[in-house]
Amino acid sequence: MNQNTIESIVRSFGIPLEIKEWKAFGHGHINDTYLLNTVSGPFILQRKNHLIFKDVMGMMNNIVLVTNHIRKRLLAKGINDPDRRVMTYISDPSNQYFVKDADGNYWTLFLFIKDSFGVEEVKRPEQAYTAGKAFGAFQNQLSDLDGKLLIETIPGFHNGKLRFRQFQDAIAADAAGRVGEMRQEIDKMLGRSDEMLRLQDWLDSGEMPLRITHNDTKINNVLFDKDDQILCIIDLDTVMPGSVLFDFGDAIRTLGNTAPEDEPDLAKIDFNRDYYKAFAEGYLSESRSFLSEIEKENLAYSCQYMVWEQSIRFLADYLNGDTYYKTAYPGHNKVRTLSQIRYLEVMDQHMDFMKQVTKQ
Ligand code: ADP
Ligand code: GN1
Ligand code: MG
Repeated sequence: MNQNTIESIVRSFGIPLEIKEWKAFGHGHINDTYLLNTVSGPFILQRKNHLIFKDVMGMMNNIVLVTNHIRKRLLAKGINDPDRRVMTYISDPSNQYFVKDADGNYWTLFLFIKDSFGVEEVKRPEQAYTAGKAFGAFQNQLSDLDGKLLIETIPGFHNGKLRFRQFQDAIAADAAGRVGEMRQEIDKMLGRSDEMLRLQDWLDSGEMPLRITHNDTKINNVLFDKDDQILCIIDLDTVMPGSVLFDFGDAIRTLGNTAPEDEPDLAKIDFNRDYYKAFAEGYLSESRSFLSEIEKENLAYSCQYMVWEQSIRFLADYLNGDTYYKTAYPGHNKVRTLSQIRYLEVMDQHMDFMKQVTKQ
């Protein structure tokens, strides 16, 4: 990537931005993100991975519907700085919210929210509480938007049966010759499948409500202000119909873990009860009013579900020869797999506590 290429992409959006400097930004595993410092203020330019997001137009349509809806709700509440509380995407002259470059890459451009910060790990319970409130409020803000207007950006993204089938396919194909080396981990994950597939059964039968959810609620997708207050939920690529349990569970997958998701030293992986409790309290303060019984009863279970799902996704990618997630070094997906499985096993010891905290 060089300045000329960046300038030419930005020109396609039809707004005159004079770029002073730019740099690669963020830690995402899928997209490429660049921070542009321009004479008109900071912007983010993001290349969407269109091999993964196959319908970029549909995805951007979702994002525009969702951000417009949240903006309206914020304005109705008298919030006077909506541009700091919801993402603002830039459209091109034909009112399209992405541009395609000569190489067939898809790019989006949006406002960088100044004086905000994201965290890779929670540092205090107050941050966990704020993050919980933020995701609860996000679901609440979208509770009156018709889910039928949204497409599934990645079909079956958190469908446990689909993820399990993909895992089984990866084992059967053994494309990278790694099944033997991962036998123990494979068996551990197969051993939990009956329990973990229950969630999809409930969704299929309609017992578990389908709402509009974020679906990638890693803690680094929350922007805080300097006082640890919520500014904005970001990374809206996967906002689509889903279960609230996906969001609750995925947030605890990252913020409840005392180590990063790819921690190689398994001894460092533990479950932080204080952060779990703070997150759950913040989340329920915003969501208690609209959640149904089956959702509340399964908040603790959802944490195990999401860690199991992530474990089989990393493991399947390792077995397939690392074709999906960006990796920083050979064997990274193996390290991620072992790390997630350890976290899942550690969490087993805390399930009674977790259920007690979320008991309503
Ligand atoms: P990825 O899909 O790769 O995770 P994100 O959309 O989450 O990409 O962006 C990567 C990082 O860029 C975020 O973790 C955050 O630090 C920063 N970022 C993204 N959007 C904004 C924004 N609107 N304002 C400020 N920082 C942002
Ligand atoms: C990916 O793009 P990023 O880093 O926010 C992935 C999530 C995984 C996560 C694991 C579209 O998220 O589902 O949970 O990595 N996103 C997609 O860190 O697959
Ligand atoms: Mg992100």
